[in-house]
Amino acid sequence: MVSVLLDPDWASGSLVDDVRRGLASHPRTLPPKWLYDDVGSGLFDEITRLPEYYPFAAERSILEAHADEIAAASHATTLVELGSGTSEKTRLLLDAFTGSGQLTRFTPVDVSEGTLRDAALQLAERYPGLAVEAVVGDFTLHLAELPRGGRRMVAFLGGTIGNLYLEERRAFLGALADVLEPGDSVLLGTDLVKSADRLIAAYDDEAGVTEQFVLNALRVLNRELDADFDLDGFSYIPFWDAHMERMDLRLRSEMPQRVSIPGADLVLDLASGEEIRVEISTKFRVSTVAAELEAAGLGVTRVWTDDPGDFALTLATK
Ligand code: AVJ
Repeated sequence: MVSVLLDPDWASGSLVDDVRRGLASHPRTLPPKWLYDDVGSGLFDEITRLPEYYPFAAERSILEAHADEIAAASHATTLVELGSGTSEKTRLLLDAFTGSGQLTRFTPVDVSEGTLRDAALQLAERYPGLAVEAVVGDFTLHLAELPRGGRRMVAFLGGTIGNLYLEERRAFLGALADVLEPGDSVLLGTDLVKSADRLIAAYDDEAGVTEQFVLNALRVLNRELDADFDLDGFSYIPFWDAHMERMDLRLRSEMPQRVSIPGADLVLDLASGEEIRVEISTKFRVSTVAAELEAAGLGVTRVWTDDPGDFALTLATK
């Protein structure tokens, strides 16, 4: 059974607010969740198959080795996945959770409706007897819509939490802890700090897919808000911010240019060399992940890493 819960108004309103607020700040910023329209979701899917993009394979190897232990340690009967995308890796969890006979319900949550519908239909077919209740929504705003009852494990994989700033992570983990009941748990995937060379290669791939993914932010504004960004007037600047321990992905205006964004009632004058930050991807240490979870009232029960120590999965229980 598939049901898709959707608030039809949530998208348009917050895009305008996000764009107005983000482009007025310094550096100018666009929030990464708007990268994931159908084109962006497809490009991200391609990124996960790039040889340079190690986080995907690293997390998958942890799930391949430990999904059974994760299922057993969580005791969950409902699996919720935030930012689920194509739910490709989720299958490893679903196989383990259904194999042990403990799972009755799966709730994928994603902003990308098309991707979510396809994934939900496929999963419902593959796991008969499992109730697949998909939620189209923003995991920073719609935690209250999560299904209730049973013992729940909320998986937030891929390192997506790295898109959030420290204050946003604090607010998000606090809000998540608030909607959980004692015994419910969180499985958090985090990319770990490593050499700048490997990090930069992962976000500046030879094939240029990541550049197209980041440029898609401008395509979304052109389409949704009638903006007139000229994509050729920007170059892609990914850099490793060693102090903040995060990748910082930006677009640089190659010339002075005026961009109008009628849908947000905005005219943007960009200087030559001016940058727009489209995404941060924070890298963590196992100890800081644990500290952030504990600060939110979630007690760390287990941590799994891959052999090279590139990526971590942390299970924390309320
Ligand atoms: C989906 C947020 C985990 O930060 O690595 C990949 C997004 N951006 N390449 C990441 C992304 C450019 C990705 N997350």
